[in-house]
Amino acid sequence: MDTEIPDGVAELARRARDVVVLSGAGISAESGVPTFREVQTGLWERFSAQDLATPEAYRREPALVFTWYRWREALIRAVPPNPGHLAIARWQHRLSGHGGRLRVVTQNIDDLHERAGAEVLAHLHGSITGYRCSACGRPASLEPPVHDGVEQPPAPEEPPRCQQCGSRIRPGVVWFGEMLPEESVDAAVTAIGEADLVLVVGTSGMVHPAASLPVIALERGIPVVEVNPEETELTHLADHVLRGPSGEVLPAMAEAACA
Ligand code: BJW
Ligand code: ZN
Repeated sequence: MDTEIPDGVAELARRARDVVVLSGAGISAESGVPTFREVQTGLWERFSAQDLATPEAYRREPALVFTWYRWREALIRAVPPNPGHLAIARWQHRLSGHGGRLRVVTQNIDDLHERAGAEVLAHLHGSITGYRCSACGRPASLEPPVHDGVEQPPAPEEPPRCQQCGSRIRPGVVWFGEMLPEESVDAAVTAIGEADLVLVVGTSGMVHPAASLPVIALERGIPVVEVNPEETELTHLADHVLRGPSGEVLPAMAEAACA
């Protein structure tokens, strides 16, 4: 089905020379990566994603939380980028070939933007393939998980220990209550302040400080376009709303931009 981009939005996309895409879990949903608001199954059915993504959960049940990340890492490694990621990459290449730029700021811990061929300015919440010691912070490199992420593991597996201090290795992601990497927040704030178009794609807008970033655009009169099949906490900030899955809307947007 062809997605129609309203004339006003198509015109913004055509004129834009400095685009920022702020992406969330929804952009990877069509690749088969569950979002955070979906009900979980198997080993994790008693928990919401929000319960597991905390330092307290890791301290209380390290094996359960670690195994959840290893399973999600396997799943992410096994799935391909979708037409939404590919459209962003195409648009980025096109703009940089014509003296413009498109910068991607993502809350996602997957690497699907990169595997689609896009450069990512900031991973605000870290990366699922990076691990470090939970005590001394030393980076740890773990072998990729052996399973493909489809089957859930039968039992939780103890996290490995740091070779330097013996503490538990943890995923290199940002949990609730933890600070975001300062350099990625700074880069995101600067990029949004410099943009002439901001696209907010596939995020519920419930998690801060990422959800506050579009306010910077609002305050500077920079147009904000939301791409999401559902209404979100950020809908009221958007100048334009494109209701639909990003795998359909973004290819149409990128085509409109390059028309
Ligand atoms: C589609 C689609 C399709 C579906 N196409 N779209 C200000 C006010 C209130 C609270 C706070 C505040 N400032 C800070 C806080 C506390 C807290 C917070 O925000 N809490 C809220 C829940 C209320 N924030 C923090 O703790 C942050 N740290 C911090 O602020 O440090 C300073 C501080 C410290 C101590 C005290 C106070 C301040 C850290 C936040 C870290 C978030 N980490 C996670 C987990 C990462 C690791 C992991 O993956 O396991 O990041 S939580 C989770 O949510 C993950 C995501 O990146 C993040 C955002 O989720 P996202 O991307 O929006 O996904 P969903 O699932 O929510 O939504 C999916 C969307 O897709 C939906 O809208 C669908 O409709 C849409 N969709 N199909 C397009 N095909
Ligand atoms: Zn250590």
